[in-house]
Amino acid sequence: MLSKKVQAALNEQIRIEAESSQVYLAMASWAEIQPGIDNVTAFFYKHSEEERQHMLKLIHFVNERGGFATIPPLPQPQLTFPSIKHAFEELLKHEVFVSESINKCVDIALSEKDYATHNFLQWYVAEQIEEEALARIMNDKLELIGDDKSGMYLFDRDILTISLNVENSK
Ligand code: OFO
Repeated sequence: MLSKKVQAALNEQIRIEAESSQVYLAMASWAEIQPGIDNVTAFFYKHSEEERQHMLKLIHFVNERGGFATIPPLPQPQLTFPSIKHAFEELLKHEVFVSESINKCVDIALSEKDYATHNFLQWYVAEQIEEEALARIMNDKLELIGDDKSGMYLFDRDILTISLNVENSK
């Protein structure tokens, strides 16, 4: 059985994962109408879908442990971006924020002596290490590329391979 405090923290995390999915979905839709970045677009759609899976995993966990997972309303995310680089900067900022929020959940689970939730959350802790690392790699590459169009061509060509390599290095 979940304590009230743990349930509230996990429901807040459900909201954050849902919001992350929306934020990246907006990036995907914006990227889709920019010329020549089909793989960047696919990356954002995939990332949005992954966040939805993170949310669903939490919903099932809360409900299976005798709690009630509540589905939150969501604010409209940022719809347009000055550049691809800017979108990836926002992605990194967002992932750092998500990691902090996961850490808060871990703290609460420990303070409530809820070791099952603590154990469950370790998957998210590991996932965040990977997602932050990936976001940093993308930002570093975009920093190097600057305004170089051929660099951007290569970035779009390689982005899905890079993200697969980071996933597989777990
Ligand atoms: Fe990328 O955030 Fe979920 O966990």
